[in-house]
This record gives sequence, structure tokens and C-alpha cells, in this order.
Amino acid sequence: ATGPIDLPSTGGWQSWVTTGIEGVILPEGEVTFRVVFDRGGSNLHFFRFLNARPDTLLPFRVLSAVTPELGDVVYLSLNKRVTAPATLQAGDFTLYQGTAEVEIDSITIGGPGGRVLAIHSSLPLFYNQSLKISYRGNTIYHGDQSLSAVSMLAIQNHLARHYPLPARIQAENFYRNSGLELENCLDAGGGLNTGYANAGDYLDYLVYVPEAGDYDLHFRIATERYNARLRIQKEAPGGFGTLGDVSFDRTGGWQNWTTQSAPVNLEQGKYLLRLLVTGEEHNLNWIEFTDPVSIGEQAVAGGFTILPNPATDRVTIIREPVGSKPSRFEIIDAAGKIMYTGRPGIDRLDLDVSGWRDGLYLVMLKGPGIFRVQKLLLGR
Ligand SMILES: [Ca+2]
Ligand SMILES: [Ca+2]
Repeated sequence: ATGPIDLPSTGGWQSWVTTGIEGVILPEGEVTFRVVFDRGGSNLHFFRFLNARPDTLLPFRVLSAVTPELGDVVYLSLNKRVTAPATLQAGDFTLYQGTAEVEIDSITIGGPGGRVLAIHSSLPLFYNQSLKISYRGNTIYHGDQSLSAVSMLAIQNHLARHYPLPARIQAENFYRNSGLELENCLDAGGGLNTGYANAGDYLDYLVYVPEAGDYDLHFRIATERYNARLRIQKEAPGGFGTLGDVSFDRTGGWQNWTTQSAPVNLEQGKYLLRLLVTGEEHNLNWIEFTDPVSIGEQAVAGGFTILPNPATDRVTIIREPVGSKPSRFEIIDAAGKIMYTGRPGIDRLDLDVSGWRDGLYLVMLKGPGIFRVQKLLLGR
């Protein structure tokens, strides 16, 4: 890959200019290449390759950094293959999410010709975050050429939105839909619902579960049938595991809405949940996960205290003694945006939250073998 090329505005659909990119490395032999339009709105007449010269004259460098839609990984495209070292060191790179430094778990080499480095993050990466990466240089080689350093290179963030729980998710905000149709919803709040549910149809949702536990899952349901059923599944490597089955009571009309609930045990992490239709037809307006942690639940052993809660302009968070393990605080908003990441070992935070929006935040204490979550409510 060459990395993105910015095209100039030419002032008309038939006003032509020539623009170019330097240092495109082509292998010997027959080559198929692809032009990908990252953004629409250009006409292309022709291209040509000029000024061939040996690739040894070009520096070894990073072309682009990009995330996939799913997964906590960043792909760095290089213009040449890595020949040494055989094992790449995570410490040679620094990954940033927002202003927080994110620990890199491992780095693997892949892609066509071994010219892509997959940087695996140890923490979840989110769709609405600014991601950047730096490489300090002098440790990765193509032959005797050292990979040029990069500083705070912007990563093209293509991550799909994962709903941080607890959350209400509209049925129509699925990630994938197989077999269901959307219709106008006459329930409170309007919007859309899914309908025409047949056995084997499914809806997939992307969620981020900050804390493992038994969640209550509420379904906003309307059905004229007596045997409407769903299976809740979680995507895992190699297939889908079943988390539970839910049977719905008849509501007496296709727009007669009731809330029906089932418990579901969720592991911590970012993943895909599937609602697989296993029974008769029903309509779904939304689903809502409610959290096992309630507001005001504080000072659990090895946890922390939030004062005051609800808060307005300032909040103090005090960690209980947790031994010598290096835990740290992280705070995210209801959309999963990281508002604060602390350094390990800080026991007391005094935060100015006057610039934060009113609403719910999750305060997490994380460390080896430690994961505690509490809700923080801001209201003025
Ligand atoms: Ca269907
Ligand atoms: Ca809806």
C-alpha cells in the first residue's frame, strides 16, 4: 500500500490536473494493483509510472496506520519487508488512545510480502477515539536499512461502534441483520422496530462489557404469537456460544409493547452478541442491559470510594489498600470515550470535572487480577 493520497480540488468534473506520489515500490514481474477510493468525489483519467530507480535508494518507512472494523489491533503498512529482528519488541512502539498511552501486547508480521506489522493492544480500542502511534527507530531492519522513526502518526480509525454496557440499544442499530425487516414503531419514543422474525433469522450487536457479571437484559417486545423465542449468543473464535434462551409472552398485538426480561452472564470485553430467532414471530423495539453495580455502592474491599456521587464540578476518588499491585484508574463516558487514564499506583485523584457533560460515567480500577467498576453521576 502507498498510504492515503490527498487529491487537489480542480474546480470541475472535467478540469484535469496531474498529481502524483513518490516512491511506490513495485516487485519485478506481473503486478496487479488496486486503486482504493477512501473518499468519493473524483474522476480518474489515467495513471503512469515514471522515473524507475532501484528501491535501495528509498528509505525504509511506514506508509500508513489503520485499524480494522473489529479487533483491538493497528496495522502498520511498510514500504519494504522486515528482515530483522525475528521477534519485534512492543517497547519500540508507543500507542496512544486519546491522550492515554495504551500498552502494546504483541507485534506480529503479516500482510502480502510481510510488509504489515499488526500492533495488538492490551486494552480495548474504541471507534470514537483519536489513535496515534510512534516508533522510536533503530531496531527494525530491511537488510541494512533501519525503519525510519515516526512520531504521533495518526491512525485511520475504522473501528465499529461497540455499545458500552449498561446501555439501551435500539433494535434497528444492529451491526448485522439476517432476515429481519424494519418498520415504523408505535411504541413510546417512536423510531423503528424489527419485524418478520422467522426461526434462523438473527440480529448482531457490538457491545463493550467493562465488568463481567450477571446483567438483566430487557426486551421491548410485541407479538401475537404464543411461542416467540430468542437465543442469545456470543461470538467466539470458531463459532457462536449460547448464553441463554428467552421465551416471550404474547402481548396481543404487533404494536402492543411490553418489556420482558432475562438474566444474562457476560464476560468482560468487546465482542459481538447475536439474537437468534428460534421460535415464532415477534417484533423488537429495543434491548436494554442493566448493570449489576448500582449507584451509591461504594467502598468494596480492595475497591475505591467516589466522593461526592452524584458530583458537580469536582470529584475525589480514593483507592482502598490493594497491596503492592500496580492498579490504575480509568474513567469512560456513556459512549465509551476515555475521559481519564491514570498512572499506576496513584491512590487518590482530585479531578476537575466541570468541563464534562452531565450524565453517567464508569470509573474503573484496573491492574493485574484487579478489576473494579463503579458508576459516577454528574448532574448540575
Ligand atoms: Ca424474516
Ligand atoms: Ca427502536
